Amino acid sequence: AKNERTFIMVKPDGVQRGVVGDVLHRFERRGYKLVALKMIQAPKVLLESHYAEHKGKKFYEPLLTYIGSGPVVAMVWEGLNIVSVGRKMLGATDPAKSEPGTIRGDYGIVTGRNIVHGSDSETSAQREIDLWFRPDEINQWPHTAEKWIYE
Ligand code: DAT
Ligand code: MG
Repeated sequence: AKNERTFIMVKPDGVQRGVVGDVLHRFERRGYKLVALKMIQAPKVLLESHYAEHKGKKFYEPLLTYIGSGPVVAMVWEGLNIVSVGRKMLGATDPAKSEPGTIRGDYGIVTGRNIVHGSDSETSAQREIDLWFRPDEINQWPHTAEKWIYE
């Protein structure tokens, strides 16, 4: 559906590397609709909830330290098949396995500094959007270019 949503986040390394604008540009120029955006240094409780599925793994604590080490740019994007297309635009979890032309494939080298996050399913997207944004932070606006993006 055209109103499918995903949660995309530029991680602290992405902010430091100056790729916030590029990440926005990639989703924007593709034709997706930005409906929420904020910069936030996430408290540990938020990160524990966001990464709950990884609790107990060896990279879990370093991951929370890394993501909590500085501000992130959190976004909600909307459009047809945005969850799966968004994951393709990000590239593989390990940047070494990401194709050039993807965000991680263009900017990353190691998994523990992979620049961006994107929801892995519609269920995860809903959970993550609810975790990071209040309902009143999600914007309703007419995307007037839509008639040129969809047939
Ligand atoms: P993704 O972010 O592609 O959904 P994931 O959910 O498996 O990947 O893992 C979440 C994040 O945790 C990932 O972006 C980077 C970190 N991570 C995952 N596996 C790792 C590993 N083997 N070593 C270091 N960091 C890892
Ligand atoms: Mg994941």
